[in-house]
Amino acid sequence: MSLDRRHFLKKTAMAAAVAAAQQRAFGKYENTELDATTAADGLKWDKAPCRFCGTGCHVRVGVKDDKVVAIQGEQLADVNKGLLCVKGYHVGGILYGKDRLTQPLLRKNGKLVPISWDEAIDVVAQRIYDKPDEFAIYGSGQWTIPEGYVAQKFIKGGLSNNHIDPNARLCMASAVTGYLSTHGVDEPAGCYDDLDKCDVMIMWGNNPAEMHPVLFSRVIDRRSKGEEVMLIDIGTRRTRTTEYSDEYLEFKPHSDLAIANGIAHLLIKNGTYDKSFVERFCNFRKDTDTPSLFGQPSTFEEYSKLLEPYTPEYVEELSGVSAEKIRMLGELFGRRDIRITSLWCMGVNQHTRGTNMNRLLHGIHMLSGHFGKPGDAPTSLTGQPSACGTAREVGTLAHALPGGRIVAKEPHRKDCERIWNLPEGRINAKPGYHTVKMWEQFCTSTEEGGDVSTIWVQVTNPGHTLPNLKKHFTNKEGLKDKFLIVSEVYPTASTKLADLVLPAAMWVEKNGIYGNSERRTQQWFKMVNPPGEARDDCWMTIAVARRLFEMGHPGMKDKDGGFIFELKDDSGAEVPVWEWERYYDVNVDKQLYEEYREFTYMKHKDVAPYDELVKARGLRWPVVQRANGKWEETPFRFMEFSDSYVEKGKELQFYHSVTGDDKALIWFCPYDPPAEAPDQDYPMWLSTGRVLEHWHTGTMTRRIPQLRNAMPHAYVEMHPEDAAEKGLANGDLAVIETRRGKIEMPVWLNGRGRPPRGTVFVPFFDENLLINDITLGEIDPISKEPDYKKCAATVYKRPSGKPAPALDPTR
Ligand SMILES: Nc1nc2c(c(=O)[nH]1)N[C@H]1C(S)=C(S)[C@@H](COP(=O)(O)OP(=O)(O)OC[C@H]3O[C@@H](n4cnc5c(=O)[nH]c(N)nc54)[C@H](O)[C@@H]3O)O[C@H]1N2
Ligand SMILES: Nc1nc2c(c(=O)[nH]1)N[C@H]1C(S)=C(S)[C@@H](COP(=O)(O)OP(=O)(O)OC[C@H]3O[C@@H](n4cnc5c(=O)[nH]c(N)nc54)[C@H](O)[C@@H]3O)O[C@H]1N2
Ligand code: SF4
Ligand SMILES: [Mo]
Repeated sequence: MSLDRRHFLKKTAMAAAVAAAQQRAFGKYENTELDATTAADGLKWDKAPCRFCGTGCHVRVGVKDDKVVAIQGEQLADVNKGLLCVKGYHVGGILYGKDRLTQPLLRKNGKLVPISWDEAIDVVAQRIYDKPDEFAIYGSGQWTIPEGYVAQKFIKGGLSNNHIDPNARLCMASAVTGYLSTHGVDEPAGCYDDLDKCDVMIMWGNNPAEMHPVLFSRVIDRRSKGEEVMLIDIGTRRTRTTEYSDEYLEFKPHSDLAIANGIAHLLIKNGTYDKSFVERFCNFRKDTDTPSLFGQPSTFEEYSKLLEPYTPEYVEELSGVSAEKIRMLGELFGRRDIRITSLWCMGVNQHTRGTNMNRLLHGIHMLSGHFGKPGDAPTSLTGQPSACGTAREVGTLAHALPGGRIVAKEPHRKDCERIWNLPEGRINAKPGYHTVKMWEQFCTSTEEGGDVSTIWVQVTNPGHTLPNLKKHFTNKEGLKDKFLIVSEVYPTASTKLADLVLPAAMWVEKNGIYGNSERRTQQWFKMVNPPGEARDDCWMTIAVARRLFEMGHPGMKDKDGGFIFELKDDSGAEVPVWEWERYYDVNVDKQLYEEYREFTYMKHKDVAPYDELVKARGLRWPVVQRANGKWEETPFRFMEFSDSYVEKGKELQFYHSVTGDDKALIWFCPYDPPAEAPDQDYPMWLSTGRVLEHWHTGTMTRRIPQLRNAMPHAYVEMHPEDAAEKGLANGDLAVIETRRGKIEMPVWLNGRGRPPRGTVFVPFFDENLLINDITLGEIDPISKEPDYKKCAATVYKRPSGKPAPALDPTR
């Protein structure tokens, strides 16, 4: 198959394009691939990263009369070289949905009514002032870096309370624990250049053709140039990625653990593992009785012994993948003459053994020596535009501090208190609640021990995306003294239960900084004004902090009695940025980021100075200054040829090694069964995920007519034979029932994704068909990330008689 990047992206976007062609253009907003130099008069162009996925493409934004009117792919950006996927071309439209939130709204007698910002800030501050320990912030991998940093400092440095966690807990947490327990420091060693260099690319249960399309196009493009690259899709259902793959290995959900162990087994049995690599760069580990992040030491001999049972035949039995294909994988990893890149995302992370599965993937790359050269890389892809930048690097997780440090360690707290100029002991040593626990506590009455009474939600939509929603969200209704604050841009499933809604400025309506999947930090400037009274998320946090300061909350003062968010102009005078009119008198993003930057030096995650980011289309950290004063990025970490932190002559150095000897850890982790599996009552697997056209809960993409029309509502994908057995035809309404409830939606047969017999798949973008009402809430014991990818369900034809519900009632 020969397809270049542009053709691949056009082809994958065809469904959207066909539907879009039938629709009138979206107001004055248009898609254009025009070069900036040929743009119509009066347009002002500026750069920004795309608002959507972790690929981190850059767009050029065309502005006229305070409105975004055109978008083009940024030719100067290495990530996308001028290309965009269908969401990227439409990204400007997210600002202009008709129902943007433009005023603060407070619930009075059951109804949300407009109030002033002054009153809104008072309400939030008073809730916090009264019960600071029962307050939590639920944030996002779509927070900009300064937004996350401000929230982090406010709660951990100001309130001495660690109840802050991002939606990335639902997404990247298992990747974090995987990297930490392997390299001793988070985030990938490799980068997107690996895709240009690999001979084999293995996708371990992800769907980059739809979820990271521009990135995937990079490898597809190589074929059009006559280069050979073998794509292997290991998945639980056929997707668009499968169409472009040379091999498709379908496995039973959760049995990826067995496949990875099967590969390691063969490498050892056949003596094809990389002995010298292992001796020079690796130690062995296994779990303790109760799972823990760093487990206990093991040896090569013990590791080999534990792998003995994982013969290709046994792996076939567990996974359904033939012994022959397991041998094929074993042989590929055993070869020294090829380079192998593994990619993974939610199939591996949203897994009750997600940490273990991450460890195993790192493990087979280390064991086989497929690490440390461009193209030889185990790489976890990030989903959100700043899950790396804001959740992982700023450390907005309940146990973390900025720069890869943790609250539990006294020296880490002390360093943080020093940088923040706080009195010693201000930061609490006890980790806060992780996401699922936070919402569980919020949805439990105070009498029954529910000790979170106020949550402030920023840039995420938990009422739609938490697992097992009734338990973790809807239960809030009727509980007295629970107060939900939601900062949002549109009405959502979360604002439905909110007691206070704060209207936010979004994307290019404010300054921002994101960090993408390959350690690339990207900056943009505000280009248009937000609608009505919508304001920056960062401002909201600072304004509440200031109100608390005025109320005399001691935590809002630094060691010298100054405000913890004291920002100064060039003359050194404090600027009252908590007054909205003065907020843009200084570049708040720049000042916060420069303060944050100090933390990034603590674990060699050095981000570039703000002014360097302004000039670049993203820079990959560690960004180091050379003798000639030039700032240089680091594409490949730990590798001497690229990473200046590696000592001369070492070749490869894991300088944050858990064992303190510059070595990485290879883990043994057994296959063990999933938290819930099909049985007599619920005989099918239910899996959930995404579609090309929509971003998560569709709040933004469903307001863009072209995208909405291309994919108007959710559906259940099933195998035609399963459907026939149940008397279901294409488009019929089916009932999907799990132990947690049931939901009805139309069946889609032979559609985009094709699940095997015994499995159904439902995308979660549709607010009117909330699949998370019935998904499982079980979590990985180490990362605390939920498993959305599998639970047991039964599916049957909807009993006739009842009038069918409207599928998209808001249209
Ligand atoms: N268009 C679009 N793109 C997006 C997003 C979006 O909403 N829309 N969201 C972004 C975000 S935040 C994320 S996290 C990514 C998600 O990106 P992906 O992880 O690629 O996508 P999903 O649809 O969540 O997951 C689908 C995959 O899960 C695999 N799977 C199911 N069960 C198992 C299992 O037991 N083991 C393994 N190994 N795999 C399994 C299936 O094989 C399937 O390929 O997408 C990002 N990109
Ligand atoms: N069933 C199922 N559930 C899942 C998953 C799954 O695979 N299956 N995946 C999980 C994963 S990986 C993820 S990442 C999560 C994503 O889950 P969420 O983060 O809950 O989903 P989003 O739709 O991205 O929510 C972002 C919200 O922020 C709003 N917003 C946009 N810009 C701004 C802004 O500048 N300021 C403010 N204040 N708000 C803004 C948007 O309108 C939107 O409502 O879902 C998780 N849930
Ligand atoms: S691949 Fe991701 S970052 Fe690139 S244009 Fe598409 S949605 Fe935006
Ligand atoms: Mo995600």
